[in-house]
Amino acid sequence: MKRTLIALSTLLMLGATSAFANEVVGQKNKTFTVAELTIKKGDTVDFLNEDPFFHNVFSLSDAKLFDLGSFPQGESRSVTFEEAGDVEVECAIHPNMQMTIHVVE
Ligand SMILES: [Cu+2]
Repeated sequence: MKRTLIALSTLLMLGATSAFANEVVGQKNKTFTVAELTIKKGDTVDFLNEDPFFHNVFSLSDAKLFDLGSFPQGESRSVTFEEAGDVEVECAIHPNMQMTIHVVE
């Protein structure tokens, strides 16, 4: 009986964690490590600064308007995307840094 309960709770935990994905996008050599990323509604993206200087992450897109501020090497900031659509992501410090996140239903 106890074994069954443990198996059941393990299944429930797996179900809870697999409902929404967590992706990591790096910022390295003044570029986002991926130019495009497709995720599902409700997924979270962690932006990780891998450069020895500050980066910023922001978007003015209708599907997700945000500004994560500036943060140094080794730190990350997360965004959860609740609406479907294309989100253009940029860095305010380095205008050439751009990537697109496609949020699908
Ligand atoms: Cu930057």
